[in-house]
Amino acid sequence: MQLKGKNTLVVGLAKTGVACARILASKGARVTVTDMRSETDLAGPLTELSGYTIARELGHHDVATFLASDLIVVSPGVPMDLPQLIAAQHAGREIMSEIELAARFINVPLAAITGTNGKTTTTTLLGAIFKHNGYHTFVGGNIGTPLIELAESHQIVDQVVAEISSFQLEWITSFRPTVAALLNLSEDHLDRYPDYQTYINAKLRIFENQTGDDFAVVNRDDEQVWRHVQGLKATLFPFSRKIELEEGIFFRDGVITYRHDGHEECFPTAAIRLQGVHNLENIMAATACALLLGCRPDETFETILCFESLHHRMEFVREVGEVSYYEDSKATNVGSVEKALESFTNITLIAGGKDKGGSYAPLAPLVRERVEHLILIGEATERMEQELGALTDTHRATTLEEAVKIAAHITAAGGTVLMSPACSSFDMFRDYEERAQRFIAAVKAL
Ligand code: UMA
Ligand code: ADP
Repeated sequence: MQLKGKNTLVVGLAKTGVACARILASKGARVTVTDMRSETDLAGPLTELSGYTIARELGHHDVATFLASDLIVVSPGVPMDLPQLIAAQHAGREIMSEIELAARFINVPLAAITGTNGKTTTTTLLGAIFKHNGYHTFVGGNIGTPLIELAESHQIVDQVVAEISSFQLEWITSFRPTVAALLNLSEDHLDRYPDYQTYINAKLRIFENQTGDDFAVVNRDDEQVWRHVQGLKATLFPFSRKIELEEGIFFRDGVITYRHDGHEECFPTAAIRLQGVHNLENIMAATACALLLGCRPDETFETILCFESLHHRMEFVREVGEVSYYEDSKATNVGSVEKALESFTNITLIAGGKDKGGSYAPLAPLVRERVEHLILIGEATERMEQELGALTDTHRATTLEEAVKIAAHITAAGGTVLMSPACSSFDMFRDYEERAQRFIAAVKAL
């Protein structure tokens, strides 16, 4: 990619913007960074750019700067309908997301994982499988390390595993994974997209540049996924918990079976530590990606056997007075809360937070059947109460600590207190990790 002397603009100066600005500058481009935040707020990222010759436009975005650029690289947190971006697009400026830029520097197989839920678990597991198979592997993307950091680090790798969000796919043009997995689809990020279909369309772009030589690992049991992947150019490789497949990977009678090109591998699942049917799906998706990209079955299965659940995903905290407390702070949408509710009975559910605009109604049958008490916190309280409040005994709390105290008071012995918010955390906490830590501390204090 020719960058020398090009006028480039990096939009958004957090993790992604810093990494992009540095790589562009090191390749000889003229770089400007722009961010809505002020110089004071950006002290941290700006320190990381010291030593590079980079112009700044902070506290606002000037359309003239966008129009004066040959190439604009957009951070995932910047919405596609930003007026300055639209103006630049109309004026024919080249615009790309960070993963598009990163992919231009990747010349080894790329496994890309998307879906509404399970991305981080599947990406982490797949990375571990590659490493256990002896491959030098870079794991990055939405998981927290921008993919472009691989180019910056000059690491020599054999495989790249990328967690990919819908935001990152918005400005791709040639991003082409060797294997792309779509785990599931349910409503999310409706505070960013005008409707659910627009969010789905963004996710489906992961397959856009694949050819028949590439694979699309897709959830055969998810109606939305299966319907939308018909007609892809990539070779479909489905996974299923319900249907026996001639070509693909499926679960039946305690065994995962992988079938490809007349070849079969079987893995018993009884000793696997990762619990829950949703994790079975994540395991099948990771296994399919790994074996399609040349991993050995024995090493693959050894990794799966040892793999533990990641923190803040349906994690057991403590038992107090014959009540179990679980923390599922990473459940930031309805689809993930459904899986949590399916895993327990006699539940006191602590939910709420920053509302992302989707409907909570899909939770109604499970709330009616399994939730004895519902305790609501945060900005979403009003809407959640309207959609779910009449189905069970419902309370409001002003803080998470108060919610835990109410839960401890009303939950009968044998019950489960579950914090699975269905919302993001940014109304009351720095992020989902802080929300988790505050819940854990409150439970420990009981
Ligand atoms: N900004 C502007 N103008 C705007 C909007 C934002 O200047 O109109 C600025 C903000 O002031 C801020 C910067 O843009 O300084 C934010 O950039 P960013 O949100 O892209 O932050 P990064 O730290 O670069 O993080 C991003 C991903 N963030 C989002 O998608 C919101 C991270 O995913 C990802 O790990 C990281 O790149 C590395 O690839 C986070 C996330 O929440 C974890 N993802 C969503 C999710 O998982 O649900 C999709
Ligand atoms: P993501 O990176 O897509 O947010 P995570 O692996 O971090 O996915 O899990 C986020 C939440 O979704 C957790 O609450 C977890 O229990 C739940 N989850 C994990 N895998 C799945 C799946 N395949 N389907 C539905 N929910 C899932």
